Amino acid sequence: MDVPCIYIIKHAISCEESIKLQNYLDSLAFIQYKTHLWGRDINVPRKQLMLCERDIEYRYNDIKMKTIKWNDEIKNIPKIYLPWIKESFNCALVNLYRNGDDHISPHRDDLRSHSNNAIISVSLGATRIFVLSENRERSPYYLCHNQQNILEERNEIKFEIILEDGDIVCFNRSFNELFKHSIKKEKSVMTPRYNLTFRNLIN
Ligand SMILES: O=C(O)CCC(=O)C(=O)O
Repeated sequence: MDVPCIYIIKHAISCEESIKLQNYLDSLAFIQYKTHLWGRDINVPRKQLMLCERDIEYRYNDIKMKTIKWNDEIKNIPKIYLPWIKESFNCALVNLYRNGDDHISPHRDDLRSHSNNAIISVSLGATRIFVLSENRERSPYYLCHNQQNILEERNEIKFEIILEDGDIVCFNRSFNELFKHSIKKEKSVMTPRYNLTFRNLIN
């Protein structure tokens, strides 16, 4: 396994650039998908869209996502802002959190159909809290101390990062294995936020 790492570039994208990107994203038709959970269909608590280099069929869980060809401004984000990352990306999953009710629960990205090592996540719009919590099943601590009494003595490692307009988070596969990430609900947030996660899908 690589050394797990995460890096945050605060305000990588300027306000002016962010507004241009948000105006483009505002013009696209985002979809609120439904997912089947605990025997019933529930709305995914955010809207989504897949922007791609070419038409790709993208599925996660029971959702087949609509894809739209991306424009050059979106496509070039990794190259412009993270030039040291020598990986290519052919799509970006875009989440639209309409307000503080929209959120994403703790999860690890499922990278089985992705070839990239770096996970690049771009925030545009409202400030939200990104929560990282240890993934117990993969944690080296839990793997080497599998006695119940030791497990119960230790507090879970959890930390929060405030993500503002223009911030870029970058982490690797190992980090994704060891930590779950989420965007928590915040009743006080009234304005939208876009998040773009760049991927290289193989199909
Ligand atoms: O909105 C974010 O910052 C995180 C998005 C995310 O975790 C995902 O799309 O899997």
